[in-house]
Amino acid sequence: METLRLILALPRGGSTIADRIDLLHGFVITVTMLVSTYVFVMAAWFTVRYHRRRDDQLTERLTATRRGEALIVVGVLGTFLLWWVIGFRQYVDVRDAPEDAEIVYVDAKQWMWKFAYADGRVSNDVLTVPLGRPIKLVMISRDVIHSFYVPGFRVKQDVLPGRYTTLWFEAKEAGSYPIWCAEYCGVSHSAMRGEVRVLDSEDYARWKRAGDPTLPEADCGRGPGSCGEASLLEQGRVVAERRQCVACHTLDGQPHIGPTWARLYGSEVALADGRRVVADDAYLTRSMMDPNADVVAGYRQVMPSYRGALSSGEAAALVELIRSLRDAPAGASGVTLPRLEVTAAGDGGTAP
Ligand code: HEC
Ligand SMILES: [Cu+2]
Repeated sequence: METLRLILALPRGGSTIADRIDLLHGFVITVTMLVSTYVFVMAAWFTVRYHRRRDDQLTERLTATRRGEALIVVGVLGTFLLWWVIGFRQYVDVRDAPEDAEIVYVDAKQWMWKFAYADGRVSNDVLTVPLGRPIKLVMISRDVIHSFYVPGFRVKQDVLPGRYTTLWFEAKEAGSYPIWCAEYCGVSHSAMRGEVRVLDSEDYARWKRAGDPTLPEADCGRGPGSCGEASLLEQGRVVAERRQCVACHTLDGQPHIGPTWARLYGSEVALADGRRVVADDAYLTRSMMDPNADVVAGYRQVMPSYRGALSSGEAAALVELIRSLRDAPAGASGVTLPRLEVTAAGDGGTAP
C-alpha cells in the first residue's frame, strides 16, 4: 500500500477515512493495471501468432463457450459492482458527519479561504483544528464556484455561491496539510491555497487560549478576548440573546412568533411550499441568512435576514446552541432565555 502511495505520489493520509479511500483506490488501480497489461500482452502475442503468412490465408474462426462468456460477464460486472458497493459505503461515511462534530464556517472568495470558529475566532487561509476530533465545515462562496480540497485528508467538496455545502474530517496525525482550490475560479486560482494545521491537545489548548496574535481579538459579547473561555454553547446563548433571536424563538418547545428550537436539529421540517427538509447545519444557516428560501409551514415569514449582520462565528455558535437542544425533553423549560420585544431584530447587535 505504502509503495503504491509513493508510486502515485500521494501525500500521506492524515485523516481517519484516508486509509480506506486509499485501499479502494489501490484496489481499483491494481486491477485495472493488471487487466490492461494482460490486454497489451495478449494483443502483442496475437499480432505475432496470427499475423498473415500467405495471401490466401483466412483467420481462424473462434467461438467462445457459454461458460466462458458467462464467466467474463459475471466477472467484469461483479468487479465493477463490488467497487461501487465499497465506494458507496465510503461515500456515505464521507458525507455523514458524526453528531458531535465541531462546526467551522468557511467563506470562500477570490482568492482566499476565511474560517470562522464557533467561539468567535476568525482566520484567513489557516484552519486550525484539534487532533482526533471530527470537524464539520459549513461552506459558502462569496463569488464564484470554488472547491475545498485537502489531498492529505482525501476530501473535496465544491463551495457554491448561494448554497451551503458541508464537509467533515477527523485528523489522525498532527501536522500541516495543504488546502487547494480544486475548481478553476479566476486568474489567481492557483494561488488560492491554505493550510489545515492539526494540533495535538496540548498545543490546541494553548492556541485556544492565546489565539493568533496577528489576528484581531475576537469579541464574544463580553469584551475583546473573552472568547476562549466560554463554551460554544454558552456562546450560542449569548448570541441568541444579543441578536434577539429569542424575541421570536423559544428554547423550551413552545412555539412563539417563530418555531421553537427544541428538538429542531436533525428533524424533518415541513415547509410552506410543501417540501420537507432535514434541519441540518446547512438548512439552519440558510434559515438565518436567507429566511425567505425555506419558510416553515404554519408561520408567517417575518424573520429578518441576518446576512451581513451575523458573523460566521455567531452563526456557528447559534447552530451549536440549536444542536444542543436536539434531545430537549418535550415541554421542558430548563433553558429559558428572557423574552425580548420584537422590535430591534437584526440591527447589528445592540446588547439587550
Ligand atoms: C421577528 C421574529 C424573528 C426573529 C427576530 C428571528 N426569527 Fe427565526 N424565524 C422566525 C419565523 C416566523 C420563522 C418561521 C418562518 C420561516 O421559516 O421563515 C423562523 C424560522 C427560523 C428557523 C427555521 C426554523 C425551523 O423550524 O425550521 C431558524 C433556524 C431560525 N429562524 C433562526 C433564527 C435565528 C438564529 C435568529 C437570530 C439570529 C432568528 N431566527 C431571529 C422569526 C424570527
Ligand atoms: Cu477558488
